Amino acid sequence: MDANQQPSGDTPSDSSSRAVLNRRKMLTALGAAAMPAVAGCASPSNDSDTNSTTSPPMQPTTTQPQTDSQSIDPRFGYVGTGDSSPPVEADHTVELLLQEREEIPIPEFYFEPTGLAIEPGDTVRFNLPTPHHNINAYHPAFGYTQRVPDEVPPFSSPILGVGEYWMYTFETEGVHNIMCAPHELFGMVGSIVVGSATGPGANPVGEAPAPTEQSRPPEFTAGLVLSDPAMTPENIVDAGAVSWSDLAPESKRPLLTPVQE
Ligand SMILES: [Cu+2]
Repeated sequence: MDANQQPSGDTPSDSSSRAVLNRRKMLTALGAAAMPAVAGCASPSNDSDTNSTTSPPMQPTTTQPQTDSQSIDPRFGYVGTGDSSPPVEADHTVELLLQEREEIPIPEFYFEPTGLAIEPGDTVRFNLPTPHHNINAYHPAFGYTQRVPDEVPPFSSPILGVGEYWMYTFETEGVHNIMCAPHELFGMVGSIVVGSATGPGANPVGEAPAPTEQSRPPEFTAGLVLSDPAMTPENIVDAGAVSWSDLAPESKRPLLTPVQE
């Protein structure tokens, strides 16, 4: 099976996937150039420390030194590959996807579902049919306005590759806004509502902070996505799950565009 192939049904056709991947070269450069300019704190420093994908495959020791590989760490979750059996069975599954746009060479990057209601103690498995994503919390430790419940640690996954997955157990009741750090400003954000639509993540997305302010709310397309009417915590609870396709096109519009030469 083609490793870049999307799961059947909800994603771009095979014929378009090659074009999408070619465009990713441009995006890599774009992301590297754009993100520090608009948000110097957009890349949590722990990414490099916990990025197990850079470890040589022959290395005999565990690539998760910070956690028992057979458990789900409250800070670092659990990283798995297609061959490994997960420590527990997931209660829910989220796919990390991208979809080419017609008008500009920046795909839509998104979580599917984008909004998900679960119960405290439920474990979510995040699958990567497409490369170079991570999952992390809107947490002050990362320089963001807090959009997870008070007791929740600054959880994050490493940057993951195609075929890898990440599991996390959500123990605390309340709204957990999450993002993919490489693609946050392009709109790759989500909301996991655990039990009830409560906590800081239930607040409307704030205004952009002053340049000197250390923490910032979801900005650019991230702010649009989390402000979409379908993404209100109450609607996510009512619906159980909110698909990317449930959001208004206006909420997905790119606010960062390539420089025109
Ligand atoms: Cu991503």
